Amino acid sequence: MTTTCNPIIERAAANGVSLDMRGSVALVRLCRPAKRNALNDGLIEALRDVFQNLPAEARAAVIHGEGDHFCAGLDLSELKERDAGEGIHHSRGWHVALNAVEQGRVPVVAALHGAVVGGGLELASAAHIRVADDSTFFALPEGTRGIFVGGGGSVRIPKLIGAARMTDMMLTGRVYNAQDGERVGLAQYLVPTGESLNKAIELATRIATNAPLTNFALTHALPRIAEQPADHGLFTEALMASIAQAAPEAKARVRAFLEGKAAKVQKS
Ligand code: 1HE
Repeated sequence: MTTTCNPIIERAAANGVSLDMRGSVALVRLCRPAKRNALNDGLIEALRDVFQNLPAEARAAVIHGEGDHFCAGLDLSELKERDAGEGIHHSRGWHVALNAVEQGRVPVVAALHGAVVGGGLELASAAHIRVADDSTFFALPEGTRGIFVGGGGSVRIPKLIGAARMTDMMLTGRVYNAQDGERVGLAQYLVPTGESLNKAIELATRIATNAPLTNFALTHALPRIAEQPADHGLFTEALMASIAQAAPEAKARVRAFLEGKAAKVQKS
């Protein structure tokens, strides 16, 4: 495992977000366990800076939390003095940071455990794959705190579970355990307690071996195509497909298969 000595990354570490490289996988860690990784302004800026400045060798990333919980959401101690105008800028700052996760250079896998609540679930939903362990629980306590989501949750979470389930979580304070969370789509993988980081690293290591243009197509083109009217989507798909298949790496991979040198798809 290697660490980097970029001053932006060092400042992020001082604000509670560390970065370590494990081969071509960037391990990004929320390091504020005493406050259950609650996201204060410094931490949100640090997340933005880390994802905007991943080392060139990074081809996939994992985000995880130190301590017993992934993330307790917004740091509520910073909420009390903010007026409406400041609230808008605060929310927009979260949008920039979580867009840096979702629309950055590499696919991101979130390793979840313990509380994944409020802004913590908003952060998890900005990742491309979520791995929960059996200790994980999901909630949106904003409703009971008298506030609303502000970190992109109203855009991203309904895409995972539908607006009806999100409405229920916020109106009633419903908490999903790990099994039910995986069932409804809050996580794509469920592993035993303590195993989510290992599983996320395993997935990210595999993702890192994909052709970079394929990963780009999946993280940047697919979400846009899915939102386009069908005719526009099909057109964008054709453009993206032709760009991806024209890359020398794609041609080399297809040739390797045709020459019997690449792995077949195996029944799972
Ligand atoms: C915090 C926060 C926080 C913990 N802001 N300080 N999020 C919430 O409403 C969730 C609030 N947190 C909790 O429900 C619980 O803390 C947990 C279930 C996550 C963890 O429980 P536990 O028993 O392990 O820890 P704890 O004893 O509650 O908390 C330990 C310390 O962390 C304690 O501080 P201490 O100084 O007394 O030790 C807590 O005050 C502190 N702490 N969570 C500030 N969230 C962009 S908009 C997003 C809007 C939202 O995210 S709203 C949802 C906010």
